[in-house]
Amino acid sequence: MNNYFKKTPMAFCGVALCVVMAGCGVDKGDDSIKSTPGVYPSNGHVIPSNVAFRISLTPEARKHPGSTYSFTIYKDAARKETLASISGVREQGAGSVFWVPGSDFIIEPNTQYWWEWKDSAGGQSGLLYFFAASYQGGKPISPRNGGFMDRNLKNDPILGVSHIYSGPGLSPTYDFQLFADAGATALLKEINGVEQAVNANHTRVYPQVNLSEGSTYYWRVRINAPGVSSEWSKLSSFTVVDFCSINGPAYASYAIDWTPKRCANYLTPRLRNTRLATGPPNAVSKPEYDGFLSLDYGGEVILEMGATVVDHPGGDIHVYEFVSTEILEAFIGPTESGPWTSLGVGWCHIYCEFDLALVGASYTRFVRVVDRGTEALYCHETSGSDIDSVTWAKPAPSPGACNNPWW
Ligand SMILES: [Ca+2]
Ligand SMILES: [Ca+2]
Repeated sequence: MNNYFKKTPMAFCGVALCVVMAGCGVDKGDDSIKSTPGVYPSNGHVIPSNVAFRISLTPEARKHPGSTYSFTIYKDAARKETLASISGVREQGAGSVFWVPGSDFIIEPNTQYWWEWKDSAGGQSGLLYFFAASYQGGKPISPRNGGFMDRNLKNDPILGVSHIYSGPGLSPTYDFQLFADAGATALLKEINGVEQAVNANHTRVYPQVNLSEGSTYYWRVRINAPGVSSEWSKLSSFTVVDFCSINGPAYASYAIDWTPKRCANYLTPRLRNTRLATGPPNAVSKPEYDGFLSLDYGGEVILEMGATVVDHPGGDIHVYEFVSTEILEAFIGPTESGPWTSLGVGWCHIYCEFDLALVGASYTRFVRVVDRGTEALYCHETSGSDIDSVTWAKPAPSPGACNNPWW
């Protein structure tokens, strides 16, 4: 939201802090990237963004045992903007050194960071860097585990992975395996070294196999990126079905993926729960503020409906946006990872209504909502559109609506 739940003092304090720090403590010293064993995060590696961030040095990483240490995290390779820093950190126990920046610094997903450490005897690491993984961190999301493949895709199925990291500076690749059995012995297709899609949060592959309606299949993905375990993901299953035959409530029932952008570390932790955008409308106003997912400015969420939405005269999908009036764009697609077709942009107060007929679509199970707000210049606890619920506006049976692909 824009106007009702700002934590202005925090936001402005943050800006002022950055300005002050950028004007001092900028080191013009050694810029070389060195391999530094025993250092976490390891140089150039991808690290999880959903756990408390820490920096650590093992005894072998130290240059002058018995020193005290300073750590600085930067937003840029030029060390112009300091995000967090500390000095006087002492070695613990057997010589390890730890720093947990705590609430002053929370990792934002899909972001590159630079940092360095120095010891009190003149030793220094040089500039190091790491990448913070996306919210879903390279999971197989399309089809979701236990989900569905449209029978209209049975001869041209699509698999999709959530990127391990979508920001600049790193280009991971992915391996896919598709099986006919839960024991992962009947391999239908393996595709290796798939390059990550540019300017996207998910990468799709087309295994080019023929699947059978009513059958269940199994697939998994492997990520090739520095610092990421190269083991296969757990097997994920899906069944090929007529989408109009799926029973379920007339609202979004599954949160597939959420990708915040630049304000992720300001969002209230309890409002980062993607399930808050599923179920019927239930958002709660302040002071409790609950029941909605703050997308972040430019952020997006992908949801799967309970019952498949079919086209009826007039609007078909309601996107409930809580409290204030914000701008968002709704998309539909044949899978959890698209490809996406826009239903248009709306300024949403209570809800925005979207009509499938606008793009000639007869049905959809998947809805992608993207925040299009750009007017706010600073981050706060509910940055971006606040998605309470996505519903099917006119639930009614429509046999045969899913018989043919519309895309
Ligand atoms: Ca319609
Ligand atoms: Ca809700």
